[in-house]
Amino acid sequence: MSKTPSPRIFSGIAPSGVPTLGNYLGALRNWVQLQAGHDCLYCIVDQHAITNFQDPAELREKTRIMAAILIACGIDPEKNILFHQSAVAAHARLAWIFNCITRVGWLNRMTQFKDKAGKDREAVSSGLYVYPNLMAADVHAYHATLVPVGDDQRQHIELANDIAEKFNHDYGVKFFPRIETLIPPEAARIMSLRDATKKMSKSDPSDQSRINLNDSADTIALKIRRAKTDSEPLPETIAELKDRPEAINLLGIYAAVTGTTPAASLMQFAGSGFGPFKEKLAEALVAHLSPITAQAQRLLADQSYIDSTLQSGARRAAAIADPIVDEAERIIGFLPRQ
Ligand code: AQP
Repeated sequence: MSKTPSPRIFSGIAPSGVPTLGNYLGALRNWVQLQAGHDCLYCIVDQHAITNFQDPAELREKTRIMAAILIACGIDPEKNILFHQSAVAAHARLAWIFNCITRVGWLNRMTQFKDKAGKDREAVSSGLYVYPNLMAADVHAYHATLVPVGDDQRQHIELANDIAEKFNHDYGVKFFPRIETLIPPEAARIMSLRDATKKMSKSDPSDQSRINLNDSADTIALKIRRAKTDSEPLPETIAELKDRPEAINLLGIYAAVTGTTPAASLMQFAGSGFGPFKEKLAEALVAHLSPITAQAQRLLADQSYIDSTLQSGARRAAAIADPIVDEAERIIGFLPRQ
């Protein structure tokens, strides 16, 4: 009897900076776990990164750092497909089709665009505005149906489903499948260390707002010591933390890296001020992250290994995406490419 193939997984991360603790706890850790039992495509989305200007030399460097950190976190580039987005033309080809499917009103509802564009909406790139269409293309180019992401991406995945539905409806086909998100329940959204109402972001202008996956132990300790908190002691129950977003964020991080729950962590520190808690948090973070940092540094010493790993991943990715996007183009009436 033939086995039903397991759903294909796709996820991406932008090389717009060094990955943060937010990327790690919200996405990368989950990516590593999903390798067992699934076909996974993990993509360094450099085309998404240029929605904001990137210095070319820095972009190359950040792409390689990203690849090294992903492998150091435990992504196996032999078992999975690890590649950079710009090397597989199918993404851009399908994104253009989706630009012509998506309604402007749908994009206007995207909260991430509003957050990222801020008050200066007229001055941001049009790429930033249509970014969700490229993201939809990233997934649909592989007929992937499971997307592990952080909670901040939920709305974009809903949009990707609306796009697929409209494509299927407009052309009378059942071509693009529905996508399901896989959002880790704990630590789904890690917030900035300077302002717990904003998510931790690798491109936040303040380096103090985040833990980078290549920060040294001293830097991590310093950033945690300086993390914004209030002056109240920690209470006994989560309910009592209601209006204390900084405390909730730091406890969530502690629980995630020590493998407990925020409630259990709170019991450990109830009645104490932030000083002793922050010390333990920094220790737990360093213990968790330093093996990753050290391995990434070793990998980065061999640039040709990083480049050839990504190029080989891109060839394997194109072998899946090209026929799917060829068929999408045939459906909409384009003549064959060859
Ligand atoms: N703060 C976060 N908490 C939990 N998950 C997060 N992710 C990002 N920030 C957090 C998840 O990381 C994955 C990769 O994200 P991305 O690089 O594609 O884009 P992003 O969400 O825009 O991440 P950043 O760090 O905020 O990048 P910049 O600064 O370039 O915009 C996604 O699955 C995301 O959910």
